[in-house]
Amino acid sequence: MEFHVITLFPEMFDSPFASGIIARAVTTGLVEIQTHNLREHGLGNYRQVDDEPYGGGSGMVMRPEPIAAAIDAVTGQHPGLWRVLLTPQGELFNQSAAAGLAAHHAGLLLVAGRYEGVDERVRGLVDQEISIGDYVLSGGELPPMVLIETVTRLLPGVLGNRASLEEESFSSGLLEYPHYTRPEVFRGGAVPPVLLSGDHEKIRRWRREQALERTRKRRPDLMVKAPRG
Ligand code: 4GX
Repeated sequence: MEFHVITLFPEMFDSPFASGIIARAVTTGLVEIQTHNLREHGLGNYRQVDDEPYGGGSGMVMRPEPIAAAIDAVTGQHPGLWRVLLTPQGELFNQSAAAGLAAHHAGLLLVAGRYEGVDERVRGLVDQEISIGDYVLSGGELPPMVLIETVTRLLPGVLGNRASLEEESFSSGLLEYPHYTRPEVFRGGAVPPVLLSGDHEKIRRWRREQALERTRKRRPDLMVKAPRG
C-alpha cells in the first residue's frame, strides 16, 4: 500500500513512523509513505497557502489552488490514488472503515488541513472526507497518521500470522477480555483461577463472557453489532 500525504509539516511524519510495526512494514516494502510539502505549491513569492475568510470572521482558510496543484502533481505521478480529506466534518473513522480502505485501495492520498479549515471547493477535489473522532485538534497532521497506522496493521503480512488479530477488540465487535500475566497476586489482586486451570474450553468461555459483560457495561452501543457465539 502506498500512502501519500499532502501537508505543511512533512517533518512531523518522520519520527512516528521511524520505529515499530510501521517502520518494519516500510523496510519490508509492504507500505510506502511519501509526504508532499503543500508549501511548494503556495502562491507568489511568499508561497501563500491560506487567506482571510470571505464574509469576515476569525482565523484563516486554506486556499484551494495550492491544494489542487498538490493533488494534481501527486496523482499525475501516481494514478489511481483514493483521495481523502481529513476533517471533523467527515465520516467517522472506525475499524471497519480502516478495513475497507486496506482491502479496496492500492494507494491513498491523504490531505491534511491546517488553520480553521479549507475552502469549501476543496471538497470537490477528493473522493472521501474522514474524521478520526468527535473532538477538535489544533493541527492537521495527527489524523493522517492515525489513519496510516490503523490501515497499515491490517495489511497482509504486516503483523505476521497473528491469530489474535481476529480475536481482538473491534474486529470481533466486542471489547477485549481482561488480560493477566505474572505475578499471580499483585497488591492483593489475584489472577482469576480459571486462567490457571489449564482447561482451555473453560478459559475460552470465560473470556467470551468477560468480553460480553465488559462491552455491555462500557460500550452498550457496540452490542447490537457483536457476533453470536
Ligand atoms: N478528524 N482537525 C483538521 C483543519 C481543518 C478543518 C476543516 C480541513 C477541514 C480532525 C478530526 C481535526 C482540526 C484536523 C481542524 N481541515 N481532522 N483541522 N477530529 O480535528 O480529522
